[in-house]
Amino acid sequence: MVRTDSGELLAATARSKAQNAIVGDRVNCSLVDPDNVCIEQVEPRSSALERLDRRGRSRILASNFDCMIIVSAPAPGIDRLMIDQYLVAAEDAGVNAVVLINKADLLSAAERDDLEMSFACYRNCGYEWILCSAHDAASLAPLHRTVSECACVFVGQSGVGKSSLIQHAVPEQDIAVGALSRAGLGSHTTIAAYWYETPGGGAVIDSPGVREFRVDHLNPHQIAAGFRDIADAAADCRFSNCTHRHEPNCAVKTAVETGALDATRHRNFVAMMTDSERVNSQH
Ligand SMILES: Nc1nc2c(ncn2[C@@H]2O[C@H](COP(=O)(O)OP(=O)(O)O)[C@@H](O)[C@H]2O)c(=O)[nH]1
Ligand SMILES: [Mg+2]
Ligand SMILES: [Zn+2]
Repeated sequence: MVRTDSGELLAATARSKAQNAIVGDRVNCSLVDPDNVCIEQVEPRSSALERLDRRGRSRILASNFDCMIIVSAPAPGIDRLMIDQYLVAAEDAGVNAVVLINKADLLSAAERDDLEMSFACYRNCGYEWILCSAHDAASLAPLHRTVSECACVFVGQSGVGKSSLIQHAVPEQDIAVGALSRAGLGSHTTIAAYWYETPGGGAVIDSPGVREFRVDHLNPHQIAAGFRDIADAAADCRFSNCTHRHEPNCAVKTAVETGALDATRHRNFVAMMTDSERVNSQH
């Protein structure tokens, strides 16, 4: 679907495979008939969320957003590695990121306190982090502020509540919400990516969750740039090319030992660097 400058939604086809348009793209079209357009050209993207599919081909999932909302939830489970992978992708795309935990209603007070403690590391990196519930409208005020100001792509596993949160941002739309059935044949779940304009002048992009998000297409330098806290601490390492794994006088390892740096962040950093080095050495 293409939205014209006058706000009409029209069905579109692409002139060629090379003109493959992604949700968020700005395109130039020719009119085929009053209800159909042909996409002639995709304008350069200001940002893009890229990943490799199982065959190693690059896939763009969304474009032209200026903020990535990384959603996870106690059900189906909080995956810290996935959060850190998306943060690296956001840094690489040059956009802001928000770390959001949904379904706070499923947490006990003690579990909330634990989460506040372990997620303080994201705030220390300069990211906004939000604990909220799509079932509790009052908890969504910080999210509303963000989505009214910019174009936000919601990412995260299927079932974490992306569509439920987006429904609050665009109440006049009818957003498909629902968990996938075990056979993966959920009848009321997100099957395509959509761009919705929010009443405040921002936008939200809903998309089907990807089961596994990896950043194998990024080189070790790009991965390292996505870990702000580790980059900061690394300034005091003895060796300028320190890998923060086994070197003596490593300021990153010292910071982990003293608790100044989050141990999970460091573990994910090492895992992602190891993967990236392996993939990049094969080329
Ligand atoms: N308990 C609880 N359930 C939620 C919350 N948000 C969404 N859900 C439920 O989680 C399921 C998946 O939601 P959906 O928005 O489709 O997730 P998506 O796959 O990430 O788009 C649905 O059954 C929702 O009703 C929440 O804050 N609390
Ligand atoms: Mg959805
Ligand atoms: Zn080091």
